[in-house]
Amino acid sequence: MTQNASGDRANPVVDAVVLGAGFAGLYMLHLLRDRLNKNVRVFESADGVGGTWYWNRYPGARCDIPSHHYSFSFSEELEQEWNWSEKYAAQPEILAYLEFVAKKFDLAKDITFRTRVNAAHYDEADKLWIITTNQGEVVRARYFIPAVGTLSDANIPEFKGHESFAGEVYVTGKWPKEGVDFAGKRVGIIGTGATAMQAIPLIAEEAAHLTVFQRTPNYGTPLRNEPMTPEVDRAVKENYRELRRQAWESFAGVPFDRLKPSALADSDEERLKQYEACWEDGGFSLWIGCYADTLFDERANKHTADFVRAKIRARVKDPAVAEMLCPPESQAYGTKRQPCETNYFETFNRANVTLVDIKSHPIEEIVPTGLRTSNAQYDFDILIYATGFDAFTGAMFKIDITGEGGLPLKDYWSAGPRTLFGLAAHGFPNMFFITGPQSPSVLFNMPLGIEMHCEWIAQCISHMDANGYASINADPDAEQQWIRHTKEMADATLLPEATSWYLGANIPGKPRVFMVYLGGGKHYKDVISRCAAEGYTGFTLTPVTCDALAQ
Ligand code: N01
Repeated sequence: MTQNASGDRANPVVDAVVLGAGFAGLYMLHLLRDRLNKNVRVFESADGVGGTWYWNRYPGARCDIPSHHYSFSFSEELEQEWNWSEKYAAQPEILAYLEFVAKKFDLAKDITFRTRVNAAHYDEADKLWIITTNQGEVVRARYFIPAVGTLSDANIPEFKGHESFAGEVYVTGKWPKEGVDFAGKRVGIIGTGATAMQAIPLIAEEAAHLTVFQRTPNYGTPLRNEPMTPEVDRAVKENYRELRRQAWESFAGVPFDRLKPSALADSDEERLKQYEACWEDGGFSLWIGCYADTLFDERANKHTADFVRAKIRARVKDPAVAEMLCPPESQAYGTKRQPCETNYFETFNRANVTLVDIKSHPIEEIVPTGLRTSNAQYDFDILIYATGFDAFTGAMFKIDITGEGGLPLKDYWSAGPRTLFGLAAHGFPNMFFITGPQSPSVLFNMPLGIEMHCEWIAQCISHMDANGYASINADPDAEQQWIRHTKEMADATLLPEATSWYLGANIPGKPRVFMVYLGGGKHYKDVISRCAAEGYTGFTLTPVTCDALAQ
């Protein structure tokens, strides 16, 4: 056991504490432990690795970036060893992949499972983080890296009477391991976001009846998943480096080869041809691989919105139901996260599915047998909340984090997150975020974005070691400038107009601040790489004192 600067022998000092064992926590552990030879503790509340892919076991959960891209790039051996069975892997396969990664790199031995961190307090005198778990363990760490995920704190609206429901209740983001048997059951699901659009078609196939409570219709487009063929797998594996290079050149970390500059520059005929081609490609092709001005120009956006509405009307037999499923003209296309679906709209042609508009007739109360809206009561045996997440800040605020002067992170971020590059916050030295707010984060291929951040953090720690620095702290001016820049980039697009979780608009009382950096992954990577190359401009690095060295 190491004695720390204040002579506290009771609580060991480690180099770093990492929270979470998803993509981010696993890679951070690997880099710090195996490349920098650091002593690292990882705490994970679940009983296994996987993070998002551990918890989101609801029917239909799968990635919507092709599996070959939605994977780690840091190990060529890993890329070659792992075989994806589908173009877009389903949750069990992604979880199995992360378990494979953990085994291959021998990560589990440094992860403490079934343990939640309750508090992390920065001790200015010792320049150490004091981390307390729900098991009563206290660990002191030089670096604190909450890799808790951006979409990990489930949002469960507290409707009046919410505890009164007598049937089974499930939350998509905390789905039971043993699964749910819907056979012969009447099911009610609240929410029609990306999650619900994946789950609804599969639940409808099993349940006796499914009632979908929709507040906002969504512009879903087909995913077009298919089995992986040996030919495609071989072609990717032979060409992986080039594909990753293309991914890094792209806006969102996944290459699209049809992208044209402007929907307004094409004739009606050319535009329709382009839309149809992207529609057939599936996935995010229409959203970010079609026209570069879709999310920037209202007129360009309206063309795409009209195209998707026409597709919905063609897929849904009952015109009244089709109209309910069509987002209104006032709702721009793709300003909420584009959901990718398989048979979602056709599901509403089934006799056992009912769509209920809770915008015009809101839910008033959950009752023991179901729920009551302002004009009707609906009874069911199972109630599902597919109501999303308190994104970015929800999971962070569940931990009592205090920085310099005992300032709670919750207070520092009371008007919205304040970060430099989404990597660090002023007054919270030696604490790093992974895909944090104000970084490209959720609008970039997550595994690649995670690698970018973990590598930046590891390089920074290595630089501090090499140059005798004890702490690194974001400068308030640089932070303010980055916040302003993030806002400017967002304001240049149509995205801040939507009532989306990108803005915190899904959580009552949450400040409405656009939380994603929209300058594109490539540009962002250049910015943070330059910062590192120039000796961490925008940060203050404090040398190790003689006192500390003497310990
Ligand atoms: O959550 P959401 P999600 N009363 O917030 C409704 C990622 N993801 O879990 O739109 C009634 O999008 C809400 O209505 P409204 C992806 O980044 C990835 O579906 O606020 N309804 C909406 O319909 C995605 O964007 C994959 O009016 C309420 C729904 O619940 C993110 O996760 C797959 C309500 C919530 O939709 C979140 O998606 C799935 C209330 N009080 C998800 N509160 C991949 O493929 C909320 N709603 C990798």
